[in-house]
Formats: sequence, C-alpha cells, structure tokens
Amino acid sequence: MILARAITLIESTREADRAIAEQIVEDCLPHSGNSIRVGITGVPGAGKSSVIEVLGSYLIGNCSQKVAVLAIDPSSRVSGGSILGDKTRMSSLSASDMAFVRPSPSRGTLGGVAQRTRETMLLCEAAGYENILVETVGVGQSETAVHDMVDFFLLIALAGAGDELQGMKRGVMELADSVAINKADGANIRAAEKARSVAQNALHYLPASQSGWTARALTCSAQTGKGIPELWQCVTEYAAMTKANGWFALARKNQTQTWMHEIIRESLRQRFEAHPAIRKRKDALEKEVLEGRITSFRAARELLETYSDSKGLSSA
Ligand SMILES: Nc1nc2c(ncn2[C@@H]2O[C@H](COP(=O)(O)OP(=O)(O)OP(=O)(O)O)[C@@H](O)[C@H]2O)c(=O)[nH]1
Ligand SMILES: [Mg+2]
Repeated sequence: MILARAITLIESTREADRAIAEQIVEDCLPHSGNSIRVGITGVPGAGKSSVIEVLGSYLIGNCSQKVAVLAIDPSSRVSGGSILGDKTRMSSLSASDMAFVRPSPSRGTLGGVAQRTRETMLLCEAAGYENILVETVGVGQSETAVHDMVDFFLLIALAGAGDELQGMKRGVMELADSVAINKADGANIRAAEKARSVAQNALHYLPASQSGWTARALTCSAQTGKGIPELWQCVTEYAAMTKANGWFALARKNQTQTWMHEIIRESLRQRFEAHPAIRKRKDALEKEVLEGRITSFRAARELLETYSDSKGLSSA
C-alpha cells in the first residue's frame, strides 16, 4: 500500500529519506485538511483502543466513512510498544479496507514522534481518510502533544471503586472536549453513571473554553457498544458549532504555528546533540556537574558556546 510506504519514509531517520519525505508531505498538503481529527487519551487500560475499534467500525458501517488510527506512545521505546496489542485489540479495523491502523513510530523523542504523527495525519487525509483518530496513553506530556494536533480531544476515564473517577488529572480535564466514562456495562453501569455526574460537575468548574464549547461527560461501553453513537454525535456537534463560529479553522491555524516552532526546537536539539564537538565534551561536563565541580549553568553555557563557535555564530 502506497500510504504505508510513504509513512515509512516519513518515519525514517536517514537524512537522504528526509528530503523525499518532506517533498511528499508538501505535495499532500493541498489535498489534506478535509477531515475531523480526534485525539483520545486515558490511563493505560481505560479502553482507548477498544473504544476506537468500536467507534471506527461504527463510522465505517453506519456512516460509510474511512478511518485512520494513529498512535503516540511515549513508552514504546522502553516496552517495545503496545503496538501488537493494539493491532489485535483493533482486529476488525485492522482487517477493514476502509481503515488504516498505524502504530506509533517507536524511535525518537516525544517531539520527533509527534512531528512524524502529524505528517502521517496529513498523508492519511490526502489519501481520503475523513476521520483521524490519534490514541495516546495518558502518562506524561503526550496528551499536550496530541491535543496540539487534533480538533477534538476526548478523555476516556473509568469509574473507581467508589463513585470517584480514576485517571483524571485536572490538567488533562482542562484539555478535554468530552470525558467518556468507559466500561459502563454489567455491574459497572451505576458506578459509571455516578462517575459521569462527578466528571460533569468537575468540567463545570473549569474555565470556559475559547472555542465556545462546553465540555460534556458521557458514559459508554466498548463491550456493548452503548453510548458510542452518542459519543460521535458529540464530536460532530462540536465540529458543526466551531466551524460556524470560526474556532475550528482558527485553532488549526494556530496549531500550524505551534508545529513550526516545535520543528525548529526539535531540529536544533537534534543537531546540537549529534554535533561531534558536543558529543566529545558532553559526558565529561555531565560528570563534573554530578560531582558538583561545576554549575549546571556554566556547563550548559560551555556546550552552547562550543556549538555556536563551531557554526561560526557569535554566542549570545
Ligand atoms: N467490560 C469492559 N471492558 C472493556 C471495555 N473497553 C475495554 N475493556 C477491556 O479493558 C482492557 C483494556 O482495553 P484497551 O482498549 O486495551 O485499553 P487502552 O486504554 O487502549 O490501553 P493501553 O493502550 O494499554 O493504554 C481490555 O481487556 C479490554 O477488553 C468496556 O467497555 N467494558
Ligand atoms: Mg491502547
């Protein structure tokens, strides 16, 4: 499949592939953007992949729309990735020719991985995928990275042992356009319903979003499929409202600017760390900092000056 091969090029770390990859992305740009981009986060085991499997199948079956599933997994470097797990958990999507499931690029920093996922998203759009679902596990910084590349941000949470919510961090709540309490099935229905009202209440006390949208708490079950159409209804309502008030387009524009700055940051970091003079000096300086023989400030400054000097730049 051409799409998969193009994405492999994008994920390649070879310098020679980079130029072709950039050209591909540029060629795709005019054909991209015509989609809804949804970010899905939640603690490990909340049911993100399972919800995506059911939601994706719903979009294909009931709406005759294509679905691309991408993942940002900051832990994949260590664990080797929950990638295979995801493919089996999304077995019907993986088997459908209306769906494209792509695991997270497993190498690199979060910034680098997020950058490649953004580019992959554009390629999927150019290939005609109307719905882009980006899964990220709710640990660390990856929620923000995903939030910055999507139109709608969904937090999947679970009811706790009591009525409380599990896996809800205020910071992530603030980013959420909707909170879905998953596993609302069997003996868990009542607890899920209570957790939903706790979540709705918590959302109520957050500052109003610039989008004009009021975040909504729902319950759903990936096991029974209950609440999944309502969940998608929430996404389409959001899209309709923010398209009408101009936020949808504005937020995407702002995102492209954020991406630009991130690409610069990430490339500077890469160049810095790959530079021979830096590599030569860094270990020794790190050791000196650890042993308290030099301040971290001075060590950082020396490395930065070494880098600027080697580039013929006057150091700041
Ligand atoms: N009862 C019930 N179990 C569910 C539901 N959704 C997911 N599960 C189960 O919960 C477990 C975790 O589901 P996943 O979809 O892998 O969760 P995830 O959030 O993608 O997990 P990570 O990718 O590892 O962070 C699996 O054993 C699922 O079968 C649900 O709606 N009801
Ligand atoms: Mg998963």
